[in-house]
Amino acid sequence: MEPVSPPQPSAAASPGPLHGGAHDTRSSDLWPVGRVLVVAATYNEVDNIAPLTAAVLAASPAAQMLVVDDASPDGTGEVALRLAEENPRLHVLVRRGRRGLGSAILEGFSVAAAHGFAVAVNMDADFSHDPADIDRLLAALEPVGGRAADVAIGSRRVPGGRVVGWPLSRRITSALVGWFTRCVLCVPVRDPSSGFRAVRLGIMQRLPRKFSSGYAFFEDLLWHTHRAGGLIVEVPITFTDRVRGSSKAGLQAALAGICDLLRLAAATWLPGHPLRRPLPE
Ligand SMILES: Nc1nc2c(ncn2[C@@H]2O[C@H](COP(=O)(O)OP(=O)(O)OP(=O)(O)O)[C@@H](O)[C@H]2O)c(=O)[nH]1
Ligand SMILES: [Mg+2]
Repeated sequence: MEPVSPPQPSAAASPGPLHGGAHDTRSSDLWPVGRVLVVAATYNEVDNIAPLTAAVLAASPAAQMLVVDDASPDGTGEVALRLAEENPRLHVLVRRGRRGLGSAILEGFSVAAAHGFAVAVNMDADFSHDPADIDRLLAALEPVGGRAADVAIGSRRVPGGRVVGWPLSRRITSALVGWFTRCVLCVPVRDPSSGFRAVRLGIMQRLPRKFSSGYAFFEDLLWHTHRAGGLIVEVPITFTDRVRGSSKAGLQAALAGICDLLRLAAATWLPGHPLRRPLPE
């Protein structure tokens, strides 16, 4: 697990070399005041980025959006920076190189908090997550019976949720991760690996600053949220396999994710483990 660097001071969008450059590149630092920031991490999503940003900003007119790109070789970052010049609700951070999905989302959350947003929504940039569902996730954070939720997961594994277009192998993997998270990591959620969530940023202040930098970020954040006494709810969504671009969740990312999940299992069960915390009542 790698620590994620805090956001660097803003430098207004400069063309600068995005690939192998010495600094991160940011769009303009003039952000309107807002409550909800949608964070989309991107790596080689050049065919998706323009329609996705347009769809998100149209579906949630009160929200703003941040694209966190890891200097995608296909030029996603450059396209996003150009789009941001035309829309004050769209913001872009292009980091110096590939640092992982979890790291990108966590940095997006840090930027959101630094700009005074109360809620961040993270979603994939490949249209697997429907921008029209963002408002349902936000609504699920609101108090029911007096208590507000800290995390609302867009869930494929609660009644009403479903997956379109996945092969059997992906369905089995997702089910296994769900079982492992519930039964071994003792976190009571059905779809812990969903990358579509609304998060109250206040909860982040009660969690440690280090998380898995890759795909296990999702389970890791829930593990810590649950142990910190945070409330997690699940909202049914339809997840549609990507149509444009290719998956980045390859074998290496999967192996890194398994190692991170095993570390969390050790923290769950090994007495004396530095991360070990009692489960909430
Ligand atoms: N910034 C950044 N984004 C990443 C990185 N790896 C993946 N992403 C983005 O994270 C999101 C999820 O990645 P996908 O490749 O779609 O992975 P997935 O959704 O788990 O797998 P598929 O179902 O095959 O699409 C996409 O928007 C990617 O572009 C990374 O290292 N850095
Ligand atoms: Mg995807």
